[in-house]
Amino acid sequence: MMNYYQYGHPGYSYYRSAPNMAFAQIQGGPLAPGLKGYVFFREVQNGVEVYAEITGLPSYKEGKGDQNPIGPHGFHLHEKGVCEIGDPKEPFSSAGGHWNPTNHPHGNHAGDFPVLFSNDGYAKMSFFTNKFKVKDVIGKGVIIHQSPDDYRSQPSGDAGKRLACGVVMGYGV
Ligand SMILES: [Cu+2]
Repeated sequence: MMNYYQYGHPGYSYYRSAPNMAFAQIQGGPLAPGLKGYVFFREVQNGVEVYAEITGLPSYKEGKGDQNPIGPHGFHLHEKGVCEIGDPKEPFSSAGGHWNPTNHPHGNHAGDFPVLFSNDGYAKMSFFTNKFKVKDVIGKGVIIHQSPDDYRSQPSGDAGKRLACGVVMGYGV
């Protein structure tokens, strides 16, 4: 049931040994059907380390006129861990808005992550945050967007359509 056992994920054995961890299996929707990957959340001293590894991201396209660039990709935790495609032109609205438990402006939401940079479709990133604990994010939705986050436009950074979604599940938490 958890395909990440078969995935041969390089970070997997490292994260498996963590006592308090959560992960989301990411699956692309109709706008990025080949997109797949994992996001791990691991308790570390004074916060959480988030580790993402994603394949099948679309190629970068520069922005022109009022058309936003494709990539680097906005990356957030959304309120609801519900990844239903719904309207194929506006997929994954089921995940709701940004997870924002402290009622901050966008740019400082607990679930505002750094953008994901695609390297011929592949992205790997880890970062530290002290804005939540691993247990807080279980049941939330991870969303990867088509366009970059400007960390300023409200409420969601103008990051555009939702390419992919994953539900955060606990593991030993
Ligand atoms: Cu988002």
